[in-house]
Amino acid sequence: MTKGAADYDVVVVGAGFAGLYGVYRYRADGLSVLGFEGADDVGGVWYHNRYPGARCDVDSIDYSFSFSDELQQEWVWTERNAAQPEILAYLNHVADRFDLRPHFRFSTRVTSVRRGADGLWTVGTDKGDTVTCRFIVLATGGLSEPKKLPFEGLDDFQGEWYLTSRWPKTEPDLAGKRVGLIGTGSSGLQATPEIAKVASHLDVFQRTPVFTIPAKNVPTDMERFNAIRARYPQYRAEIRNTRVGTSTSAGTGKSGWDFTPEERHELLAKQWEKGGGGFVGTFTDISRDLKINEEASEFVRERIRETVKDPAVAAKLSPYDHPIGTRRICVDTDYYETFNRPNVTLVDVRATPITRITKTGIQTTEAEYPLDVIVFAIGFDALTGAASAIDIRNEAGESLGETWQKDLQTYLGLMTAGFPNLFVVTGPLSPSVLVNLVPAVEHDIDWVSECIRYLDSHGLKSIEADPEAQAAWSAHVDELGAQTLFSKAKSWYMGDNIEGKPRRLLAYVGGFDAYTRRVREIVEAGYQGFKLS
Ligand code: N01
Repeated sequence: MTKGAADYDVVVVGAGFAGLYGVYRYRADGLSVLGFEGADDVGGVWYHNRYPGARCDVDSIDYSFSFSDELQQEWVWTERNAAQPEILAYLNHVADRFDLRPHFRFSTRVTSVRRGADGLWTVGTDKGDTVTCRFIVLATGGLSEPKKLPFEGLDDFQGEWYLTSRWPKTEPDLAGKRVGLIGTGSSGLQATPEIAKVASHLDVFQRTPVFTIPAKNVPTDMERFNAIRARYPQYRAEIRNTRVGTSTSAGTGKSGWDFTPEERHELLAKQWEKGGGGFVGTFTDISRDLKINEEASEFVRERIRETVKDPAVAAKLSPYDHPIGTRRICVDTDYYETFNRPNVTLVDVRATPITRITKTGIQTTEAEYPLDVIVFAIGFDALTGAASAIDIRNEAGESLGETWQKDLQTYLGLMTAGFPNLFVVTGPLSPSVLVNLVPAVEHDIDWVSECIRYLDSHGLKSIEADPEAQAAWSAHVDELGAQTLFSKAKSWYMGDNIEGKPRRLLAYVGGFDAYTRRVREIVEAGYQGFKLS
């Protein structure tokens, strides 16, 4: 039963990790809940990003739900870094096991969200639905809204083209084709080795070289897995109490300066052998100290030179324009090795930019590359893009997207002043994109659950971020960010990849443990910095 005049207590937007858990949690709280999902099924980014090579770069045992002990006892991951089909199968299993699908309207995109004078939100969709709710939870994802294709001439292209972020369900047949791939972030470099295996030729169009660490993915170590299974509650509590929400990234926990240069090199080599993005956490000050950072950066460049046979290609692949970790660290399987294949060419489009797409391929300032297929791996409008794509307006008619565009501030990443009862899961200025996402999602969904229970049990109808508390939080995010090297790179972390997006660090860098502690203190102080009415 809905409490009050609304159709639903809660509307959840999205059916990825966050949306699925949101619907589960709020239903368990006895609330009436409806979910909307634009795709025809569950999965969120793991539904859409089914490109060849897509794989989790966090340990799958950690990148999974903790809310149900039955679920975590029964699900066995086959690999340390599960591939997209297995993660999507997991999310389907979660949806089935907890009977979540009946609560969702699929193939239905939320297009508008309006708050009325009665304090209810009205949600409109591209299918013509109009439903009202007391609370709205945007579980729309931080890296889900694809960056718009900026290339002239795409309509003329006579071949096929695909976005990694909207990869079709029917696997495109790339066998024996000439493929061009634009973009060398996490998506592009996961796809590169897989496409190279089947294409007759692959041209990789690279504008910015990346630092990537080998995943060293292995089948699940069942002994370790069973040991964790036997103590899941403690294990989950331990990982929640780390900076990044996962145990496997743990480095030395010390400054690089605590070691001699030889020791530092040895420790970096050890972490490299372990595999994965934890490399940038080898020392606590890789993200802060340029000298220590440069040693880690150079360590990776050495590995590139060691791996890539053609020194000219190795040089092009070596990043010199940003410190390691200031752009999202990538994790790969055989990325650098792939450039030793005779059917792979690296095209440096920083030196010779793409001028347009032609009927038959890609034109740069230097040459035309004839192609049958173009794959765009050009990234996302991070953190603010998905919510801003919905026309969300408060009672005064102000738009959330425009408010963020003018001056991006949030309180804890969870709420924005002027938008009562509207929650963003893993939102801007939260730590989400710098930490293991699944515990971050569970934290935020649980926070909203506790908050609604608090309001209902105190006869309160509304919660809203206080503008002063929001300004202080946003300043705190900036202050912590200024102690790091993040601003030294052009990156989506800073909003640089989207034209016209104001430059600012989009994430809280203080760590998941510090963040959740602060949020708890705020709740325990009676929702300090929120206006309740
Ligand atoms: O996107 P990106 P992504 N001409 O923005 C290039 C997560 N993720 O989809 O930097 C030519 O990193 C652009 O070049 P530049 C992860 O958090 C996780 O790869 O603008 N090139 C860049 O090389 C990740 O960070 C996994 O110079 C153009 C690339 O496209 C985030 O998602 C897997 C261009 C975009 O890289 C985004 O990753 C995949 C142009 N006009 C993604 N425009 C896991 O493993 C853009 N580019 C879990």
